[in-house]
Amino acid sequence: MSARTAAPDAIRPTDFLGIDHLLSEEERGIRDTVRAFVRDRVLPNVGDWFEEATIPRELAKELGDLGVLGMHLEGYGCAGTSATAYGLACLELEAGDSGIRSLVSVQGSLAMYAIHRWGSEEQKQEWLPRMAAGEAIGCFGLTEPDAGSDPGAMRTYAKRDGDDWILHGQKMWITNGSLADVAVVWASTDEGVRGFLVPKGTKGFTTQDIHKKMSLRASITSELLLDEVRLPASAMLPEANSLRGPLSCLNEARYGILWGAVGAARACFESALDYSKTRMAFGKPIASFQIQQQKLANMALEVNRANLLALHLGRMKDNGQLRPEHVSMGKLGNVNAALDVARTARQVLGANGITLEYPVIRHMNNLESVVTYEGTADVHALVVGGALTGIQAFR
Ligand code: TGC
Ligand code: FAD
Repeated sequence: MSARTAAPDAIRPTDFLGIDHLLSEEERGIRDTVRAFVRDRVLPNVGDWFEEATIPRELAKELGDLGVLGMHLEGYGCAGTSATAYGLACLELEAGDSGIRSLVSVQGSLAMYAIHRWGSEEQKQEWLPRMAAGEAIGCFGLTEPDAGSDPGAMRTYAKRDGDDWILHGQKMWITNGSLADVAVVWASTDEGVRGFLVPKGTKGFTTQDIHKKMSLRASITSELLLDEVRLPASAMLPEANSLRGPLSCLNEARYGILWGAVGAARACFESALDYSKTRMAFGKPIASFQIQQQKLANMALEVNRANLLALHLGRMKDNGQLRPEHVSMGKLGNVNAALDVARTARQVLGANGITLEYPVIRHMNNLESVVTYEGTADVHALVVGGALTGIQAFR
C-alpha cells in the first residue's frame, strides 16, 4: 500500500501529532503511573489545597513511594531513570498543579541534586535515601529579599570560626521552607559562594511562611532566617565554591519546569475543549463558532509545539548534548506558551473560568510564579540573547 493510501491514525485531540509514538514503552509506563497518581490523589483535592493555601505533608511520602523524588539521580535509593522519563513525570505532575511539581522539583532537582552533585559521601548517605523516600523534605535557599535575578548580590555570609562555620542572613521565597527537614543554604564566604546543609531545629535557624499569595497556593513558600547559626565543618558542601554550585542545580530544575509547563497547558486546553463542546450559546455549542475553533486550534498548536520542544531537549539531555542555554530557551518558550494557553482557555470558559470548579484559573495563576521563579522570562531571554550575539546584557 502506498503512503498516500495508507489509512492515517485517527486524529486524537489530546495527542494531535501522535507524540505518544515517539516514547518508549518504559517511558509510557512511567508517564501512565504518574498520570494515574495525579488523577486519583491530586485532582480530587488540589482545588481545596489551593483555596486553603496548603499542601499535605504526607504527600511527600506518597511521591516517594511513587518513585519520583530524585528519580533521575543514580544510587542512594534514587531510581536512576532517563532525563526524558523525569520530564514526562514533571509534565503529568504539573497537569495536576504547579505546586505539586514544585515540591518534586525542589526536592529532587534542587535539594537532592545539590547534595548528590556537590556533597560529601557522608552527606549523601545521611540525606539522599530518606529524601528519595519522602521521609525527609529539603528546600533550596538562594534568593534573598534584595537578590533574586542577581544571586551574586547575596548578603547571606558564612565565616569560619575554628572548625565551625557561622552562617548569617536571610533567604526569601523558599519553596517547602517551613516543611523542610534540611535547608540547602547558599552563602557568600571568603572562599567563594558555598552551600550549607542546615537541619531543621538548628539553633538560630527559623522560618516564616509567606501568606496572601494569589499563585502557587498549593505549595508552602517561606522566608529562612539565619541568625549567627553555628554549623560543623561537615555541614558545608565540599565540592562547590562559586555561583556555579547553585546555578548547576537550577539547570536541573529548569529542565523539569520546561516539561511541567506542557502539563499545565495541556490541562487548560483539555478543559477548554470539553467546555466548548457542551456550553450552549445562541442555540449552539460554542465550539461551533469560528472564533472559538481558532482559539482551540492555537491552543492545540502551542501544547503540541511545547511538548515536542520538551521531548527534543529531553533526548538531548539523555545524549549529553544539553547546554544551559538550551534549557533557557525551553523554559522561556514553554512557560510563555503555557501562559498564553491558560489565558485563552480561561476566556473560553466565560464566567466559569474564574472559579476553582475548573482547573484553568488555578493553572493560570500558578504560571505567574512559574514564569518568575527559576529565572524570569527576561533572564532566560538574556541568556539566549547572549548565546546568539556573544554579548552579555545583564549588566
Ligand atoms: P556568571 O558570572 O555568568 O556565572 C557565575 C558562575 O556560574 C557559572 N554559570 C553556570 N553554571 C552552571 N549552569 C548555569 N546555568 C550557569 N550560569 C553561569 C559560570 O560559568 C560561573 O562559573 P565559575 O566557575 O567561573 O565561577 O553569573 P552572573 O552573576 O552573571 O549570573 C548569570 C545569571 C543572571 C544567568 C544567573 O545569575 C541566573 O540564572 N539568575 C537567575 C536566578 C534564578 O534563577 N534563581 C532561582 C532561584 S531557585 C528557585 O527559583 C526555585 S523555584 C522552585 C520551584 O518551586 O519549583
Ligand atoms: P527581580 O530580580 O527583582 O526582578 C524584577 C524584574 O526585573 C523582573 O521582571 C526581572 O525579569 C527584571 N530584571 C532583573 N534583572 C534584569 C536584567 N538584568 N535585565 C532585564 N530585566 C531584569 N528562590 C529560591 O532560592 N528557592 C526557592 O525555592 C524559590 N521558590 C519560589 C517560589 C515562588 C512561588 C516564587 C514566586 C519565587 C520563588 N523563588 C525561590 C524566588 C525566585 O527565584 C525569584 O523570585 C526570581 O529569581 C526573581 O527574583 P525577584 O523576585 O527578586 O525579581
